[in-house]
Amino acid sequence: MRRLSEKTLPDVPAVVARPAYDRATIRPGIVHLGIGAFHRAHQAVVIDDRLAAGEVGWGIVGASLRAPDTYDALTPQGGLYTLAVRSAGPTRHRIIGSVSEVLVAPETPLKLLERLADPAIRIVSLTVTEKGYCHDPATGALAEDHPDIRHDLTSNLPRSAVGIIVEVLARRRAAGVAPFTVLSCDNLPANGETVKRVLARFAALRNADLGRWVGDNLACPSTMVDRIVPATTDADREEIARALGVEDAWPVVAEPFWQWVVEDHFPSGRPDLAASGVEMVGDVAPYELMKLRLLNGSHSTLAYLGYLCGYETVADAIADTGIAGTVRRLVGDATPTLRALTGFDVEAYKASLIQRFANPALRHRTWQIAMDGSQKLPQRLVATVRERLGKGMAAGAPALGIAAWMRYVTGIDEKGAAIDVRDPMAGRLADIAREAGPVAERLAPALLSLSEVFGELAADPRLVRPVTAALASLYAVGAKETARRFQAGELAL
Ligand code: CS2
Repeated sequence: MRRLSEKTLPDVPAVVARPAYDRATIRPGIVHLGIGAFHRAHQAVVIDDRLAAGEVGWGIVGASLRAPDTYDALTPQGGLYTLAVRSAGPTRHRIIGSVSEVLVAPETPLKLLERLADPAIRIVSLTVTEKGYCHDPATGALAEDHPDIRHDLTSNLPRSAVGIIVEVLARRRAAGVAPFTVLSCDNLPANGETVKRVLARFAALRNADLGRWVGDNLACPSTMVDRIVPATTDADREEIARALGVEDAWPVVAEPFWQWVVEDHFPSGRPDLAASGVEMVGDVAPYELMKLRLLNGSHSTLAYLGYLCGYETVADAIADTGIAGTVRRLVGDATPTLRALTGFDVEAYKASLIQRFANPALRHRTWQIAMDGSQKLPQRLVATVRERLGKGMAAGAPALGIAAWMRYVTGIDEKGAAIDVRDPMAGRLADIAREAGPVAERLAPALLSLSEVFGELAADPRLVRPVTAALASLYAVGAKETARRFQAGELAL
């Protein structure tokens, strides 16, 4: 079968949407670091709309910071790829043309630095996952002993996003070129402030003057991004090839819903994002908290409980009434910790969540979401507990999500089979689990003492007690029965 490209595009059936502009006229204005499926199903789609609206100076150069797989898939396709939007109804296919070039940082580091130094680049956006910020997830400070940070402080060929951005900011400053705006699109609280904090600190470690300059001159607006984008499978590739009549080596699959809320602070210019449905606001924080604590908090809870029950996908897990009830309680327990939002219907957002999780056409694996829990829990579940305790409330449903994570990171499932735990702290987690053994009273306090995850709550009995009780139940009666008991009000946390 022939490959998707500019040349084969005319052969794709007319029902498939495609770039409504001449791609030859596009000039890059954005470099995106971490060009995975999420970026391609979210921000790159909005940019595709802006290009079609005639804003031709905002094409995207995408860079992978590690593996060459996206480069290998998209380069022969001239950057073109398919977005398949899946729901209970018919799948909608659309070919996206906003990515004009893909680079692989470790293979052509100088080329990437050169692109980033180009004055035409006015936005550098990032989806590098939580761990890509090389920070302490509990405090938000740069992890100065992180191996990539230590490497980048002594090398002029940096490998972390932080090191790469600061190196280029230094070059632009020396050349008298204005800095670009740094736009974090990861699921971190105050992601703009966080990226600015780590960049300014890293710059200061290189040179105090550069640190001050970054602090004074760099704009890092915060964003809230939302769209469920499961990892692409071979079955997706086959389905999409059948629909297109040409082969796409790396299409992306997503739910119909998407939301992007952006703090409007772009001193170096930006495309008219609002014209494509992006919410431009003064303060993103209330949106971020809502999304992280409602959607992502539920997602992580679903992932750990669901995986332990033997459910492969989120849709399978949410079909379990005990798990669905637990998620409803989690959403209810997180609600008093949210900030008021004017002009946005939080109740409708909450009501839509269970439906989004139940989307039968998305095969979103619980194992995928379970990854990197040590980096995700602080903002998804621990922060909710912290605020609830501050208001004199009990820890509530997040304690069950935390306990399910603990049970999961022991690396052994309910049938005694090994779990492939992916986490930057996997080694430490396994050591702690081995030492404590499968005993809730020992394992829960031992894992709670990880200050990067639980901060000052490590020894707080208001967290220790319910997490231990939930973990004891997971060991005694399993995840399915624990969720049932919790949603039925038979297990108080
Ligand atoms: C998920 C998110 O993998 C995960 O941790 O919770 O990727 C989630 O699908 C998105 O944030 C939805 O907007």
